[in-house]
Amino acid sequence: MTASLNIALSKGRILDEILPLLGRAGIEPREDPAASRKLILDTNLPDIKLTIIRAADVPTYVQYGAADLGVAGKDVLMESEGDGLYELLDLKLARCRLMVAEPERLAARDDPKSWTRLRIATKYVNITRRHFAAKGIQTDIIKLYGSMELAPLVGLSDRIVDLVSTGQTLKANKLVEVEHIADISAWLVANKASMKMKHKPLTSLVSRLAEIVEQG
Ligand code: PRT
Ligand code: MG
Repeated sequence: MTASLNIALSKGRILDEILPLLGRAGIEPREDPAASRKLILDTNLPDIKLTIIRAADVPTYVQYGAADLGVAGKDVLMESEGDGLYELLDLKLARCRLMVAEPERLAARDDPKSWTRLRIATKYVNITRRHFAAKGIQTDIIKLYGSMELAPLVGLSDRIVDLVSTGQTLKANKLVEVEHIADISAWLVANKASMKMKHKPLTSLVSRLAEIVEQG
Protein backbone atom coordinates (compact mmCIF):
# COMPACT_ATOMS: atom_id res chain seq x y z
CA MET A 1 0.00 0.00 0.00
CA THR A 2 1.31 3.49 -0.81
CA ALA A 3 0.71 6.30 1.67
CA SER A 4 -1.74 8.87 0.38
CA LEU A 5 -0.76 12.52 0.04
CA ASN A 6 -3.08 15.41 0.68
CA ILE A 7 -2.13 18.72 -0.97
CA ALA A 8 -3.67 21.98 0.33
CA LEU A 9 -4.32 24.62 -2.33
CA SER A 10 -6.24 27.89 -2.45
CA LYS A 11 -8.67 29.06 -5.12
CA GLY A 12 -7.76 32.07 -7.24
CA ARG A 13 -4.30 32.89 -8.53
CA ILE A 14 -2.49 29.99 -6.85
CA LEU A 15 -4.93 27.39 -8.20
CA ASP A 16 -4.87 28.88 -11.71
CA GLU A 17 -1.09 28.62 -11.82
CA ILE A 18 -0.54 25.35 -9.93
CA LEU A 19 -3.00 23.21 -11.91
CA PRO A 20 -0.93 23.27 -15.14
CA LEU A 21 2.17 22.40 -13.09
CA LEU A 22 0.42 19.47 -11.40
CA GLY A 23 -0.86 18.43 -14.83
CA ARG A 24 2.72 18.26 -16.13
CA ALA A 25 3.56 16.09 -13.10
CA GLY A 26 0.74 13.72 -14.14
CA ILE A 27 -1.81 14.85 -11.52
CA GLU A 28 -5.28 15.80 -12.77
CA PRO A 29 -8.20 16.60 -10.45
CA ARG A 30 -11.29 14.50 -11.21
CA GLU A 31 -13.40 17.66 -11.33
CA ASP A 32 -12.66 21.34 -11.87
CA PRO A 33 -11.60 22.73 -8.45
CA ALA A 34 -12.48 26.29 -9.49
CA ALA A 35 -16.07 25.24 -10.15
CA SER A 36 -16.60 22.40 -7.68
CA ARG A 37 -18.07 23.03 -4.24
CA LYS A 38 -16.28 19.99 -2.86
CA LEU A 39 -13.45 20.81 -0.46
CA ILE A 40 -11.56 17.55 -0.94
CA LEU A 41 -11.04 16.50 -4.53
CA ASP A 42 -9.93 13.16 -5.90
CA THR A 43 -7.34 13.10 -8.64
CA ASN A 44 -6.54 10.57 -11.37
CA LEU A 45 -3.99 9.14 -8.90
CA PRO A 46 -5.69 7.18 -6.10
CA ASP A 47 -3.05 8.21 -3.56
CA ILE A 48 -3.19 11.98 -4.19
CA LYS A 49 -6.00 14.26 -3.03
CA LEU A 50 -6.38 18.04 -3.18
CA THR A 51 -7.85 20.08 -0.32
CA ILE A 52 -9.20 23.50 -1.34
CA ILE A 53 -8.97 26.15 1.40
CA ARG A 54 -8.44 29.90 1.92
CA ALA A 55 -4.92 31.06 1.03
CA ALA A 56 -4.14 32.29 4.55
CA ASP A 57 -5.20 28.92 6.05
CA VAL A 58 -2.71 26.80 4.07
CA PRO A 59 0.17 27.09 6.62
CA THR A 60 -2.19 26.12 9.45
CA TYR A 61 -3.47 22.98 7.67
CA VAL A 62 0.09 21.91 6.88
CA GLN A 63 1.49 22.68 10.34
CA TYR A 64 -1.18 20.54 12.02
CA GLY A 65 -0.80 17.74 9.49
CA ALA A 66 -4.33 18.18 8.11
CA ALA A 67 -2.49 18.35 4.78
CA ASP A 68 0.87 16.74 4.00
CA LEU A 69 1.80 19.36 1.44
CA GLY A 70 0.56 22.84 0.65
CA VAL A 71 1.07 25.63 -1.82
CA ALA A 72 1.18 29.12 -0.32
CA GLY A 73 2.49 32.55 -1.25
CA LYS A 74 5.72 33.55 0.47
CA ASP A 75 3.74 36.53 1.82
CA VAL A 76 1.36 34.18 3.63
CA LEU A 77 4.28 32.10 4.97
CA MET A 78 6.19 35.17 6.20
CA GLU A 79 3.08 36.53 7.89
CA SER A 80 2.07 33.25 9.57
CA GLU A 81 5.37 32.94 11.49
CA GLY A 82 4.72 29.25 12.12
CA ASP A 83 7.61 26.83 12.47
CA GLY A 84 5.82 23.50 12.05
CA LEU A 85 6.51 23.17 8.34
CA TYR A 86 9.31 22.88 5.82
CA GLU A 87 9.55 25.29 2.89
CA LEU A 88 10.62 22.76 0.27
CA LEU A 89 10.48 24.32 -3.14
CA ASP A 90 10.08 27.75 -4.73
CA LEU A 91 7.48 27.03 -7.42
CA LYS A 92 8.18 30.43 -9.03
CA LEU A 93 4.45 30.94 -9.59
CA ALA A 94 2.09 33.81 -8.71
CA ARG A 95 5.07 36.15 -8.55
CA CYS A 96 4.77 39.66 -7.24
CA ARG A 97 6.47 41.98 -4.77
CA LEU A 98 5.58 43.21 -1.31
CA MET A 99 5.88 46.99 -1.25
CA VAL A 100 5.29 50.10 0.79
CA ALA A 101 3.15 52.49 -1.24
CA GLU A 102 1.86 56.00 -0.68
CA PRO A 103 -0.12 58.70 -2.54
CA GLU A 104 1.71 60.42 -5.42
CA ARG A 105 1.28 63.81 -3.75
CA LEU A 106 3.00 62.55 -0.56
CA ALA A 107 5.79 60.85 -2.53
CA ALA A 108 6.64 64.13 -4.21
CA ARG A 109 8.06 65.50 -0.95
CA ASP A 110 8.78 62.25 0.97
CA ASP A 111 12.16 60.75 1.83
CA PRO A 112 12.13 57.19 3.25
CA LYS A 113 15.48 57.94 4.93
CA SER A 114 13.78 60.46 7.18
CA TRP A 115 10.99 58.12 8.36
CA THR A 116 10.66 57.82 12.15
CA ARG A 117 6.99 56.95 12.66
CA LEU A 118 4.51 55.64 10.06
CA ARG A 119 0.78 55.04 9.95
CA ILE A 120 0.28 52.01 7.72
CA ALA A 121 -2.77 50.03 6.63
CA THR A 122 -2.09 46.40 5.66
CA LYS A 123 -3.14 42.81 6.04
CA TYR A 124 0.53 41.97 6.67
CA VAL A 125 0.73 43.18 10.26
CA ASN A 126 3.59 40.91 11.38
CA ILE A 127 5.75 41.46 8.31
CA THR A 128 5.23 45.23 8.48
CA ARG A 129 6.05 45.46 12.18
CA ARG A 130 9.21 43.34 11.74
CA HIS A 131 10.38 45.16 8.62
CA PHE A 132 10.23 48.60 10.21
CA ALA A 133 11.33 47.53 13.71
CA ALA A 134 14.56 46.24 12.14
CA LYS A 135 15.16 49.77 10.83
CA GLY A 136 14.21 51.48 14.09
CA ILE A 137 11.04 52.98 12.62
CA GLN A 138 7.90 53.02 14.77
CA THR A 139 4.62 51.93 13.19
CA ASP A 140 0.94 52.45 13.88
CA ILE A 141 -0.53 49.54 11.96
CA ILE A 142 -4.17 49.37 10.91
CA LYS A 143 -5.17 45.79 10.10
CA LEU A 144 -7.29 45.35 6.98
CA TYR A 145 -8.41 42.18 5.17
CA GLY A 146 -8.28 43.58 1.63
CA SER A 147 -8.51 46.64 -0.65
CA MET A 148 -5.59 48.26 1.15
CA GLU A 149 -5.29 50.72 -1.75
CA LEU A 150 -8.39 52.49 -0.47
CA ALA A 151 -6.96 53.38 2.94
CA PRO A 152 -4.84 56.43 1.96
CA LEU A 153 -7.62 57.76 -0.28
CA VAL A 154 -10.02 58.04 2.65
CA GLY A 155 -7.48 59.16 5.25
CA LEU A 156 -7.34 55.87 7.15
CA SER A 157 -3.56 55.73 6.78
CA ASP A 158 -0.73 57.60 5.05
CA ARG A 159 0.83 54.49 3.58
CA ILE A 160 0.04 50.85 2.82
CA VAL A 161 1.99 47.61 2.64
CA ASP A 162 0.58 45.43 -0.13
CA LEU A 163 1.42 43.12 -3.01
CA VAL A 164 2.04 44.62 -6.42
CA SER A 165 2.31 42.72 -9.69
CA THR A 166 1.52 44.87 -12.74
CA GLY A 167 1.22 48.10 -10.74
CA GLN A 168 -2.18 48.84 -12.34
CA THR A 169 -4.07 48.91 -9.03
CA LEU A 170 -1.66 51.41 -7.47
CA LYS A 171 -1.76 53.57 -10.58
CA ALA A 172 -5.55 53.58 -10.74
CA ASN A 173 -5.62 54.88 -7.17
CA LYS A 174 -2.80 57.46 -7.61
CA LEU A 175 -0.40 55.54 -5.38
CA VAL A 176 3.31 54.88 -5.97
CA GLU A 177 5.79 52.32 -4.65
CA VAL A 178 8.29 53.83 -2.22
CA GLU A 179 10.00 50.83 -0.62
CA HIS A 180 10.54 47.18 -1.53
CA ILE A 181 10.06 44.66 1.30
CA ALA A 182 10.31 41.26 -0.44
CA ASP A 183 9.99 39.42 -3.73
CA ILE A 184 7.10 36.96 -3.47
CA SER A 185 6.26 33.67 -5.18
CA ALA A 186 4.32 30.53 -4.35
CA TRP A 187 6.17 27.86 -2.36
CA LEU A 188 5.57 24.17 -1.81
CA VAL A 189 5.52 23.47 1.94
CA ALA A 190 5.38 20.18 3.84
CA ASN A 191 4.31 18.97 7.26
CA LYS A 192 7.36 17.91 9.28
CA ALA A 193 5.92 14.58 10.43
CA SER A 194 4.73 13.73 6.89
CA MET A 195 8.29 14.27 5.67
CA LYS A 196 9.34 11.39 7.92
CA MET A 197 6.30 9.12 7.73
CA LYS A 198 5.63 9.50 4.00
CA HIS A 199 9.19 10.25 2.97
CA LYS A 200 9.29 8.22 -0.22
CA PRO A 201 6.09 9.30 -2.01
CA LEU A 202 6.54 12.85 -0.78
CA THR A 203 10.13 13.33 -1.92
CA SER A 204 9.46 11.63 -5.24
CA LEU A 205 6.60 14.08 -5.94
CA VAL A 206 8.73 17.04 -4.82
CA SER A 207 11.62 16.08 -7.09
CA ARG A 208 9.23 15.63 -10.03
CA LEU A 209 7.87 19.14 -9.39
CA ALA A 210 11.39 20.55 -8.94
CA GLU A 211 12.39 19.21 -12.36
CA ILE A 212 9.35 20.81 -14.00
CA VAL A 213 10.02 24.16 -12.27
CA GLU A 214 13.67 23.97 -13.47
CA GLN A 215 12.52 23.38 -17.06
CA GLY A 216 10.50 26.64 -16.72
O1 PRT B 1 -9.04 35.85 -1.88
P1 PRT B 1 -8.75 35.38 -0.48
O2 PRT B 1 -9.06 36.42 0.55
O3 PRT B 1 -9.27 34.01 -0.17
O4 PRT B 1 -7.18 35.20 -0.36
P2 PRT B 1 -6.08 36.00 -1.13
O5 PRT B 1 -6.55 37.35 -1.53
O6 PRT B 1 -4.86 35.92 -0.28
O7 PRT B 1 -5.90 35.08 -2.42
P3 PRT B 1 -5.41 35.48 -3.87
O8 PRT B 1 -5.80 34.34 -4.75
O9 PRT B 1 -5.87 36.86 -4.22
O10 PRT B 1 -3.82 35.55 -3.70
C1 PRT B 1 -3.12 34.39 -3.40
C2 PRT B 1 -1.64 34.67 -3.53
O11 PRT B 1 -1.31 35.12 -4.84
C3 PRT B 1 -1.07 35.75 -2.61
O12 PRT B 1 -0.87 35.28 -1.30
C4 PRT B 1 0.24 36.09 -3.33
O13 PRT B 1 1.26 35.22 -2.90
C5 PRT B 1 -0.08 35.83 -4.80
N1 PRT B 1 -0.22 37.05 -5.63
C6 PRT B 1 0.54 37.30 -6.74
C7 PRT B 1 -1.03 38.10 -5.45
C8 PRT B 1 -0.75 39.02 -6.46
N2 PRT B 1 0.21 38.49 -7.26
C9 PRT B 1 -1.49 40.27 -6.52
N3 PRT B 1 -1.23 41.10 -7.41
N4 PRT B 1 -2.00 38.35 -4.51
C10 PRT B 1 -2.67 39.53 -4.59
N5 PRT B 1 -2.46 40.49 -5.53
C11 PRT B 1 -3.32 41.72 -5.46
C12 PRT B 1 -2.69 42.81 -4.59
O14 PRT B 1 -3.01 42.59 -3.23
C13 PRT B 1 -3.32 44.08 -5.15
O15 PRT B 1 -4.59 44.33 -4.58
O16 PRT B 1 -3.51 42.30 -6.72
C14 PRT B 1 -3.50 43.73 -6.62
C15 PRT B 1 -2.31 44.32 -7.35
O17 PRT B 1 -2.19 43.78 -8.62
P4 PRT B 1 -1.61 44.70 -9.80
O18 PRT B 1 -1.41 43.75 -10.96
O19 PRT B 1 -2.65 45.73 -10.09
O20 PRT B 1 -0.31 45.31 -9.34
MG1 MG C 1 -7.96 37.81 -3.02
